[in-house]
Amino acid sequence: MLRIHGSARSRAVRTLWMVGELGLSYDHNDILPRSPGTRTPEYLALNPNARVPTIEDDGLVLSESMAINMYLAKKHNSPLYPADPANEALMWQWSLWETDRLDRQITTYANHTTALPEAQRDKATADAAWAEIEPALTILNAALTAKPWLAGDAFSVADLNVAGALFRGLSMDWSRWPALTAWLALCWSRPAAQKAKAQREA
Ligand SMILES: N[C@@H](CCC(=O)N[C@@H](CS)C(=O)NCC(=O)O)C(=O)O
Repeated sequence: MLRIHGSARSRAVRTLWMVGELGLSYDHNDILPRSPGTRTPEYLALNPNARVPTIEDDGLVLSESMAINMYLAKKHNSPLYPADPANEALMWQWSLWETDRLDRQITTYANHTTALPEAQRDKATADAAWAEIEPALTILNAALTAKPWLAGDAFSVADLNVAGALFRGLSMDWSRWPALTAWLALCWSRPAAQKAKAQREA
């Protein structure tokens, strides 16, 4: 059976969203980032980076949330996996782009504005992260103004991966990027997304 390592309060929320879309049953090793469960010899053998998520599936051990979602959607012949090579390539492009331009930057920004105890927050670090986030959100908003979805004419893994990674945007005022704001709300209104969100907030 598919086994997912990683709490919904981590990037594993993207994996949980995907398995909800696919209707898969799974076993959940609900471990938080940096928790002792990520430091055991057994876990380090699966993921020497000591990060989550990781999955085990029919003998395959896979980390990297974006790759996990592409694999699961393709394996299960989901319509969310773009069939056309051009849209498949756009799915790779946007997933890799998000990882490069926004993923760590948003975590850093959230840590240094809200998540960390106040004494540990550093305004300069938050400002530096925001200086990278702002132009990236402007680029994403322009793409979503031109086309409603990132890869093809319907919601796909590309949208799930990028919207999943922008979870924190749901509680930030991003109204100056209207197409992005509307798309993010629409993606997260999907039942599988709402279920993953509820797991995160439980
Ligand atoms: N690029 C990886 C990032 C994984 C990652 O950094 N996960 C965080 C939790 S959201 C983690 O495990 N952090 C632990 C640490 O920094 O030691 C992915 O998308 O899966």
